Amino acid sequence: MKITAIEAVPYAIPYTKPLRFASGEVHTAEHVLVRVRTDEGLTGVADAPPRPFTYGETQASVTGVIEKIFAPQLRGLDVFARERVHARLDRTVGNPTAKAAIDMALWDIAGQALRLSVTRLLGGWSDRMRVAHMLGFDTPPRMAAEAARIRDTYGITTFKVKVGRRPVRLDLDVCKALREALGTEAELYVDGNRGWTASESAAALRELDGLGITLAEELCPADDVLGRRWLVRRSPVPFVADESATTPAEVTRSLLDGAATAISIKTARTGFTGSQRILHQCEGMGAEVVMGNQIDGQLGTVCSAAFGAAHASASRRAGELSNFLDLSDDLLTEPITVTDGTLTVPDRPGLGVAIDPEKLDRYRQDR
Ligand code: MUC
Ligand code: MG
Repeated sequence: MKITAIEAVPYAIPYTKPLRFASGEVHTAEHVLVRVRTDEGLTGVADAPPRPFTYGETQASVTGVIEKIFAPQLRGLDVFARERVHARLDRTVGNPTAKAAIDMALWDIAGQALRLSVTRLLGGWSDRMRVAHMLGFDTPPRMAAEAARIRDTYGITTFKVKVGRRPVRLDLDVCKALREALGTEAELYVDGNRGWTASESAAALRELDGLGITLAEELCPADDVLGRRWLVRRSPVPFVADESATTPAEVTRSLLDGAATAISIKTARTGFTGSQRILHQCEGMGAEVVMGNQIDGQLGTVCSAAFGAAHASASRRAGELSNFLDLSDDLLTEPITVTDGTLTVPDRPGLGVAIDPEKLDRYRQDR
């Protein structure tokens, strides 16, 4: 089965509640829907969420690189020749979410052709994941109220708290308010998106440890090489690399250099093929992983959940799978849901999702 065309459709859907964090903020999901078509009539889909503050991609760069470079290079290749596909994609540096979406759309096609869900193709560990919710910047009482609402509505009890603001006290007060509002059963962890220095992070960690946080992610920049190593040695909890470890080489360097002791895996940037390589690398090196969120909509969330549920080590911790709840609308014909703090992967061939043509017409930006 051969690839005949790759489409990149830019679309925009506003958030009902913007997400703010130390490296940026997102008010509208300005993503790119990627569709790979084949000579046997099967079509695979995936989502590319451009994140200029993390990878330098934009909606225009994603559509441009797919239309001008990737589609012509991949046309005619066998859908199952993944190594060949990646060899062609890798001729171009960067562009992680554009490459990842093509990779995941190809797995969607493979699953449809074999009549197997992507989760079963990848590993078949489970059909579901526990869900963690990411809380963006706001005041302590508002963040505590939001977490309580999410817990009461969806049964979610694990929260990733965005930190990295100054004064540091503000974020410490948020974490205290969350612990008071949610009690000891809730799991809390923090993500600084490089907002603090190593010494600010160390001081914060002393207090956060008393609140029982379970992970600390990118509190200071990995490029502050010695400061970061110093901090990670002192961290009372696993220290997660997210935006500083997005390729197998970066993962190796951060684990060997002591810049991290755990890794965030995001299918939005490494697809299924690259994410599986990183996951196996982490298993081999003895580093924990967490399934991260690239501020995904429903399609991106299905991809993260499908990958996480497929693997024992990727579903040990709750995955960050709920921020689509803050979108005003979405593209799937059958919306996904979080119930009792759990997301179940569609049990259908491939990714098991379909795009609603009317919704795509309403939100696409290329007409
Ligand atoms: C996260 O885990 O950091 C915010 C920036 C980004 O690249 O991803 C989100 C969530
Ligand atoms: Mg992060």
